[in-house]
Amino acid sequence: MKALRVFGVLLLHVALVMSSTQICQDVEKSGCSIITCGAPGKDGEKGEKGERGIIGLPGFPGHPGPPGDCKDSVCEDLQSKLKALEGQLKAQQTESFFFKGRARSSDKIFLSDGDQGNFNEAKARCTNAGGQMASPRNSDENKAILSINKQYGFVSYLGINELETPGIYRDPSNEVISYTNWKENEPNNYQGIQENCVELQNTGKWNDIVCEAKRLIICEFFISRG
Ligand code: FUC
Ligand code: CA
Repeated sequence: MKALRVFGVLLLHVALVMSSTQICQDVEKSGCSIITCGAPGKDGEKGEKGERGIIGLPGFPGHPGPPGDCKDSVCEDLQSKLKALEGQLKAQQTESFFFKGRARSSDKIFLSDGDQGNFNEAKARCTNAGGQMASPRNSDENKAILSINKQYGFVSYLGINELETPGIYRDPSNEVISYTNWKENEPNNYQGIQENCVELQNTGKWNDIVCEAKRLIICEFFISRG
């Protein structure tokens, strides 16, 4: 009886194994992997760390470095002289940036950044800066303004004009002027055209011109004496 039961269990096992083998073979024939036969199992344990890989290829060459040190005394001498010249040039550039376009006479300082413009532009530039267009009251002030013309190599505008009353020249505060330094045969309203503004030529002499002409802008600022 017991032997019969053992035989029965054995037979069932063989039948089960055979049928499952059959399914797998059928699946294999249809092109699927044998893994599709059952549900996927859980991930296995993490493997041990692998062996160290082989050494990689060498990298690309780097950027060129700064020039190397001098190899002889001639080069060293030139290098130090060049360094000194570079320093001097920088100092001079800084100095001219801050000091070009300045002149002083008594209680006035005259300033210009080298820009040019017509009369209205010059007037606006100077008043916006808290000053007025350069207007000499004597030969010392005329000389100071002239020195700025020469620093930039341009002819400048004066604030003096006859815009309000033709034939009568006034300064920026509308006062009729007392000092003049007209060039010979000026003012002339050249060719019958009203020349209501005044330029300071590089001889130091004045000429009347049309107010649309562009000239170096020089402003004046009053400073306290002492
Ligand atoms: C003189 C001046 C004029 C103008 C002309 C080119 O005749 O009087 O103002 O500058 O030169
Ligand atoms: Ca003129």
